[in-house]
Amino acid sequence: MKVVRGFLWMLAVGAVALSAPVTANPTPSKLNANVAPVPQRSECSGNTIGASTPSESSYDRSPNCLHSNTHRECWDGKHNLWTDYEDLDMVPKGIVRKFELTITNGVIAPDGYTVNKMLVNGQYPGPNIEGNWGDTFEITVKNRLSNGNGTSIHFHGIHQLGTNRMDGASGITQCPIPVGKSMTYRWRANQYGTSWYHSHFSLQYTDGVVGPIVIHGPSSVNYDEEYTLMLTDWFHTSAFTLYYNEVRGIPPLPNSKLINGKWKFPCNSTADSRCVSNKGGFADIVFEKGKKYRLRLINMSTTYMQTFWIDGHNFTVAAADFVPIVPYRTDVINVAIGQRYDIIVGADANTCEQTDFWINMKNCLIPPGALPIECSTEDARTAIVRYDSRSTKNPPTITNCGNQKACRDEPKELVKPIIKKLVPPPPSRMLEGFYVSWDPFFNGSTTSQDGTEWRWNMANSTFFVDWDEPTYSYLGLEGAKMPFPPSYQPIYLNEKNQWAYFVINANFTRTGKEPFRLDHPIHLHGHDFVVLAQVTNEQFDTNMPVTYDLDNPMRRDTAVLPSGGFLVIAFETRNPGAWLIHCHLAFHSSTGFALQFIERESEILKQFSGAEARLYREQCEKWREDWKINPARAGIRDSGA
Ligand SMILES: *[C@@H]1O[C@H](CO)[C@@H](O)[C@H](O)[C@H]1NC(C)=O
Ligand SMILES: *[C@@H]1O[C@H](CO)[C@@H](O)[C@H](O)[C@H]1NC(C)=O
Ligand SMILES: *[C@@H]1O[C@H](CO)[C@@H](O)[C@H](O)[C@H]1NC(C)=O
Ligand SMILES: *[C@@H]1O[C@H](CO)[C@@H](O)[C@H](O)[C@H]1NC(C)=O
Ligand SMILES: *[C@@H]1O[C@H](CO)[C@@H](O)[C@H](O)[C@H]1NC(C)=O
Ligand SMILES: *[C@@H]1O[C@H](CO)[C@@H](O)[C@H](O)[C@H]1NC(C)=O
Ligand SMILES: *[C@@H]1O[C@H](CO)[C@@H](O)[C@H](O)[C@H]1NC(C)=O
Ligand SMILES: [Cu+2]
Repeated sequence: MKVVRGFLWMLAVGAVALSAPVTANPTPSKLNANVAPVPQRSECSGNTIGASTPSESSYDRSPNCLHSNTHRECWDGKHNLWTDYEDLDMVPKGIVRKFELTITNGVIAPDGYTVNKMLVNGQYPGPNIEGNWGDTFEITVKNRLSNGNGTSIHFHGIHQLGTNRMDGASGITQCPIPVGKSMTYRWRANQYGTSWYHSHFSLQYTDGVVGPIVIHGPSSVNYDEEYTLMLTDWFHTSAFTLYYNEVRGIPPLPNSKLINGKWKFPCNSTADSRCVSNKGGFADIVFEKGKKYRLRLINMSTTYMQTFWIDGHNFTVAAADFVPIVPYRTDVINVAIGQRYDIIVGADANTCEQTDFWINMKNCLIPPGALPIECSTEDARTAIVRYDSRSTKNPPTITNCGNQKACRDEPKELVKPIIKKLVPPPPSRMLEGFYVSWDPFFNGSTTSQDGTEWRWNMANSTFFVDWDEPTYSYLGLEGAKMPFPPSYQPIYLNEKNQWAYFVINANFTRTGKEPFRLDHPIHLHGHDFVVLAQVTNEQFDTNMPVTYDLDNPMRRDTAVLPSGGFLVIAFETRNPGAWLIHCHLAFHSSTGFALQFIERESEILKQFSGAEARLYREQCEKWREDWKINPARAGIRDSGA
């Protein structure tokens, strides 16, 4: 494979197969198991070894092996853990599964504090979208909002092979879905594992439009049962309001946090009628001693990177994002925003003294001295594992400061994909440079302090798309092709099936201020990228000797750009489309930390059938009509994505 000229950039930052292993009608992953037996005296012991880590020889690679609790590596006798799923022709045929998501406004108090948010099918988080590897997912999204917002749904991490138009990015692949209208997304799951869907209309996901995606398939570690744990920070004010703080240079910090939409916010003041702490509570999951549980961890945060651990338990990591990995054991893990880890936990804790254990989650995004949060003051206790399902007690508190981890991704030498890839080395010279920074942007605006707006820049420019004219319209879907405005930041990748390399550099200085060091979770649509280098506190320069990870490097759809350092990634141009790359810290992408790849432009519009192109135009026409008279137009617009 050869490196494509001009593909090397520097971005500086300031049902199922025959033997259906899963039920044909997906039900939400259970959040409360049936009554589990109370541990007996004889079981009064624990080895806390976590689920065993399988050795290569314990796998059954034979063609007829079927998926079971003790052979999770198998699938339907034809496909298994070693099937290269990056090609739709290689994966199981599957069935069509239909879902309906209705987006409304609603009042909720998930942590005991009453807030106005946006809900999916009347709930927060939204319902589980669940199916099997190879299935076709058909999801109809209805906008029934009363606040005039458009909406769109992005299926995070889904490759969308050949279906870029189903990526749900407002201003890129569609006009937003207008109030009162609906849109049907249809895509096939070549991947399997754990993810989430979320609105890609401004900051709407922070305000509630999120839910889990579970696609059953093989696993590199065996288990008996599973739970999905959605981790998030939580704001008591609308993100659309907080955006004004961000753009004035004052990043908003979350008030609270939730696992599966629950927590107990420490309400102090009886004066605040919105604080109804008795309504808050801890999410709990039940373990039966001796069984192994797959926990699907999804980080749906807006601002904070979370460190996660369970008192009294170790675990084995089986997948990073949608990529199954060679299992490794640990007792604490960082999940950056947008990332997922599938971990297998053995229900083998010492239950002599206690049958309830805290599931802990705490913010790790602490740039030295920048935030007043320290290990000793943040309450990490967030949810509960119970060995006795009848217990309603809170577990005893264990001092957990030892589990403080820097906000780094898991060590990349541990995150080794099962399906191996060798990556050709990047060209020795960087051909182009893009600088990312956080800068005041003078715009005479009266809504911001002294007329200054703070914007993130990627490639020296802040990202902004007009919802009225998505990327496809510029590419010619509605008439003549038009040149992009610079704020659309198109990076053309024209050659087919080649590796494209990018350096994203976080060493920058805010004009007139101290260097502002933060970790940024970088997410790419439509691909898994390989992480070739991930370096903290060092400026990338073309002459420096960088050791690249080329032999089966960590591969995923979201990786941390370490503070003050750089990230070198690469991906193959296997999927024509307009694909965003952005920081998944929602306030950063909404203030411009994004750009888009126009991958194999000549093939993009060919993906549309005549009927689909017509639907696209109709949706845009209706959207434009509504937007013209929407009062939100008067405010400071965010990037749109
Ligand atoms: C979306 O709704 C929020 C209120 O929930 C409002 O503040 C914001 O202006 C709306 N934005 C758009 C673009 O409609
Ligand atoms: C509640 O009061 C305690 C003790 O005074 C304080 O530490 C805590 O930060 C307060 N919580 C909130 C949410 O204000
Ligand atoms: C979720 O991601 C945010 C931002 O990357 C991070 O601060 C937080 O610690 C993560 N949560 C978990 C449980 O890892
Ligand atoms: C797992 O548990 C054992 C026993 O408590 C402990 O010694 C070990 O450090 C833990 N962590 C890992 C990563 O194995
Ligand atoms: C961005 O700005 C830097 C510093 O001014 C410059 O060296 C670089 O060439 C610019 N890159 C692009 C893509 O404009
Ligand atoms: C950024 O790079 C400069 C020059 O290469 C270096 O002096 C400085 O220490 C770097 N900053 C950080 C945060 O690493
Ligand atoms: C400046 O602000 C005004 C008002 O918010 C806005 O309409 C305009 O698009 C902004 N200009 C730029 C270049 O962002
Ligand atoms: Cu960021």
